[in-house]
Amino acid sequence: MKDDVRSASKHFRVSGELVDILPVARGHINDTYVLNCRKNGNVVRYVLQRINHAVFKDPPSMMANIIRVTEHIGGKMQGVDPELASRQLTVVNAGDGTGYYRDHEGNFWRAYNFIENAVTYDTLESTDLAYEAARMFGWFQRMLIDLPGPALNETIPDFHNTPRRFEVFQEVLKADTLNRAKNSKSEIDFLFENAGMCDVLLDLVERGDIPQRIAHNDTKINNVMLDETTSKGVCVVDLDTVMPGLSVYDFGDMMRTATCLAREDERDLSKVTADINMFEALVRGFAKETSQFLRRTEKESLVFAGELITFEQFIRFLTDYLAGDVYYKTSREGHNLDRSRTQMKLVESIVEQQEIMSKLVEKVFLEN
Ligand code: GN1
Ligand code: MG
Repeated sequence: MKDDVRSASKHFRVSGELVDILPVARGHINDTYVLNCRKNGNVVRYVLQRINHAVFKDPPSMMANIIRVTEHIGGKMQGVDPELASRQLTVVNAGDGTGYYRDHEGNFWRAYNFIENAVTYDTLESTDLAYEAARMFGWFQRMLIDLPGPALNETIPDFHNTPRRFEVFQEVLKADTLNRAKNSKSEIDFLFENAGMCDVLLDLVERGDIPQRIAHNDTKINNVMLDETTSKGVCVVDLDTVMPGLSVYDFGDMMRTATCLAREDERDLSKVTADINMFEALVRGFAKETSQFLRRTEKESLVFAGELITFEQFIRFLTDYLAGDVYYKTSREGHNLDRSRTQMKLVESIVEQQEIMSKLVEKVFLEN
């Protein structure tokens, strides 16, 4: 274990004596460790993270968001379900109320309680899990509808600004500094052919048909924790991008990551399709928590949001491939290109099933 991790861990007010630090492979962005502490013969665990400040340029303002959000949800749940309230993310005090520690190299660290007896899935194994995961992300939005105070800080500007993502892609392609464009000709063609879809949702926002709400913005299916024994939803994690956004994007990113039974970097593209049963379970779970407040235009845009978020992710992976793998962690050559290919295939699969998916949405929301 590197010294910086050990010394950062000392700045958090953990309970008991720190006995062990273990690295965990989680997420494409931050570095994550588990802290094992011993207290009265029991082990108390925490999650320590080094925040990637190339991605999150202003960690203090991000942590301010996260503290507001976790305290709000924790407080609300306390009155409704104290047991579940105790299983929500809580920022561990770094001594000064800011929720982070900055080391002498300029790295930012934060710590959370470890949610025990809960699991995450990179790909889901059943429609029951999909229902529950989607219900949790819907629940998360519902919990935050009455967050008091000013708007949350924008932790990554233009995060789901797909037209902007397209512009950046074009700049990177033009430069093609590593001469990689030649390896991704058909992906580049697909991108230009479909670029027309980039503006659709933001146009609806501009016209006032879709509202900005507090959204999670990174509802990759492994960002929700389900109880290990009962499979019931426990909490939503990875709160770095919780900020103003579109409800439908959150549904869209679930579609991207939960209707497909293959991994995000699967090379065998025949395995990459959107499963309609998983889709239906997602709609049911999401509708359960959101049907009361979603507007009609939002409901009507759910399927398209899945298509768009997947297309956006395709653009992002392809851009990073061309740029030289500077954003996402990679572990093999062509990793980002492989990822972009799964996303492209998934866009096609969603488009093929668009009609039947839209009918399902209509049916489910009518029932809820
Ligand atoms: C990143 O941190 P993680 O792995 O949950 C990324 C998401 C992408 C996702 C693709 C801040 O999420 O936006 O959809 O990878 N997070 C950020 O797997 O860029
Ligand atoms: Mg993340």
